[in-house]
Amino acid sequence: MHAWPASEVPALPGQGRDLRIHDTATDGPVTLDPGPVARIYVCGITPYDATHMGHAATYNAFDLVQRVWLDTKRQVHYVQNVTDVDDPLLERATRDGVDWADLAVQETTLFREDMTALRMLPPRHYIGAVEAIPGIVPLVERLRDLGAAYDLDGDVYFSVDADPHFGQVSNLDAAAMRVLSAERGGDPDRPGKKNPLDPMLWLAAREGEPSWDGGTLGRGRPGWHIECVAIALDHLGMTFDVQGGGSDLAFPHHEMGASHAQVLTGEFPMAKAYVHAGMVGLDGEKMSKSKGNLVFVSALRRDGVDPAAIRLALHSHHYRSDWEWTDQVLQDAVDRLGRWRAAVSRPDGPSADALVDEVREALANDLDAPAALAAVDRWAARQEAEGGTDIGAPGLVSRTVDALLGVAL
Ligand code: 5CA
Ligand code: ZN
Repeated sequence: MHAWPASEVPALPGQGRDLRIHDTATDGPVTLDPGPVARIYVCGITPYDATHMGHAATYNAFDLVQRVWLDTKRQVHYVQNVTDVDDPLLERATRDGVDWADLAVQETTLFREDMTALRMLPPRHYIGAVEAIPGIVPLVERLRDLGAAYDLDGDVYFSVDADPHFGQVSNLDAAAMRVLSAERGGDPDRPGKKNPLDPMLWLAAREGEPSWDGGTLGRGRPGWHIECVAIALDHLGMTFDVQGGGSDLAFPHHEMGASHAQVLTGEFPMAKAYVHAGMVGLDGEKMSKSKGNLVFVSALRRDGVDPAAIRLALHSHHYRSDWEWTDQVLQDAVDRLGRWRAAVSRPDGPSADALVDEVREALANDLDAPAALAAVDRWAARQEAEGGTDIGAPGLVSRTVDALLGVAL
């Protein structure tokens, strides 16, 4: 499928910094050294509802990863999927009496509009689960040939015991994995499984549900984890730089995906860093489509909120923290945007050479966007209090904020 248009990323003077980022698998920082082409896979939406602030915060984190790499003059191969067939999408379509495929197209279109408005850089490859099916089937067949998959009443399961590295992404004990598996799309209590944690690779066709030709697997549809593995291996290959998503994807999704890929290729690891964004909540609970406690990007835009202010609101919390969306968070961002715009609209100002370095340093340090905002705040406060004579400074601040934070002043 097509992605969305890219906004220009201005080139900045001086040297960009290599990204040091927190890796869930080792529970510590890794300094990534991607070479000339950095490779990142970020899990995309399941398009059954509009983009909420939690989604936006997660995509914001990985947009910053791209921007740090682009600032080092690297190319970025960014791949994102759309889970355009899966249980929650089919359930919502049934509930609302709409066609599942129409719902997916409609919500994916809205997501593209939201991402464009927020100036999130698009992936180079934006791939739907449905269009990936011809690539998924041979992978499941291969896992079966390798003895890493088995049949259960026509469905095909992956054997987590086939991967000696299973468990090394999320580092959870068996009991915790079992609880999360049940909560997040797994079926640990289904009788007949070799290991309760084994995830589905291929679901045999069910009455009233869409299905595709699965070759020797029979008609059916793909499981969730193999979808992302097929797309990632096809477009990035093994041992890419960053596998990204929200923290609710660490287990089972990224754990299972890593195991699928590692068994398929015999290589380890699938990604050099597994990077997870914290959960955004509303009124004390995780914002989620299933709970319905949502603030939508599109609704804020309809209410006339400047997307640049939404972007600053997202930057105002560190990507790894869990935080609450409130009206005050947005109001603070609107105020900050106003101060910054006033500061750069003057013909001259205090030198911004140090600011470029401060913003670079902040973002290279595990994407510390709040520290980057504080640095720009300090420059804007000096501009307001004292002004300055550097005629290049306001333009340089604008370009820095645009290139590294994705905010157009
Ligand atoms: N399609 C799958 C990934 S392959 C999926 O998880 N889709 S999703 O629409 O449910 O979520 C899209 C992304 O938003 C995921 O990375 C998820 O972790 C993240 N996300 C969902 N809810 C929140 C939240 N409340 N706060 C932060 N990130 C969230
Ligand atoms: Zn995924």
